[in-house]
Amino acid sequence: MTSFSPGFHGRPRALADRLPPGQYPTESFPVLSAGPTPRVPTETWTFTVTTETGATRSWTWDEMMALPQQETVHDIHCVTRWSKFDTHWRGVPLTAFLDDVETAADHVVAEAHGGYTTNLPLEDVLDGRAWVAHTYDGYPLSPEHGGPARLLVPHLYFWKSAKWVSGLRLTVEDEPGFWESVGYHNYGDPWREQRNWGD
Ligand SMILES: Nc1nc2c(c(=O)[nH]1)N[C@H]1C(S)=C(S)[C@@H](COP(=O)(O)O)O[C@H]1N2
Ligand SMILES: [Mo]
Repeated sequence: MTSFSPGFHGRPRALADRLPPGQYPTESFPVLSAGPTPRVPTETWTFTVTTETGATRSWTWDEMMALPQQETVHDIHCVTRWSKFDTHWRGVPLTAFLDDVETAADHVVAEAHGGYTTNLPLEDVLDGRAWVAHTYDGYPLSPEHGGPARLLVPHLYFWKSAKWVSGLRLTVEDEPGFWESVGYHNYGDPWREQRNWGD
């Protein structure tokens, strides 16, 4: 695990500057899963982008790993109020899967093994703000945390970071996902404390 101390990461940042309202910092990495942990072998893993017309494009594990990889470090914020600073990831930015896709859609639904879904504006997963992450802190991502690969969308509450991600479905109409359809905020910006519908 990465040790955390604000002073050890370049310019010190005041806690208040990096802790969204209503959150507390934690050094542990809690596991939050709505169901059992699926075991997804990399041998059969695929990542599929489906457009609003039904056109699909899929990548195998090896094809995904052959795409340009990025190391990325982020603070993550769970709606249950824990925040974890300076989490280290390696993965593929979603632009790599989406740039060549022809679409008129403005929304995506991230889909996961086990049935979990979460919706996001397409623009929020472009421009290097979201990844398919397969490595955490230098090690293959554990199944509990979404391995072999999960979505990482650190600028939104962590429920948007679908574990065991299997693909993205582009939609013209916004379609609330698993938590969004039972009252979680549709967008989920931790800095605006968008926890529930109406926040
Ligand atoms: N497939 C799937 N992805 C998921 C979830 C889930 O239940 N299933 N829980 C979400 C929630 S609410 C959070 S806070 C984070 C938790 O990730 P962690 O267990 O790695 O901390 O995963 C998100 N992604
Ligand atoms: Mo969460």
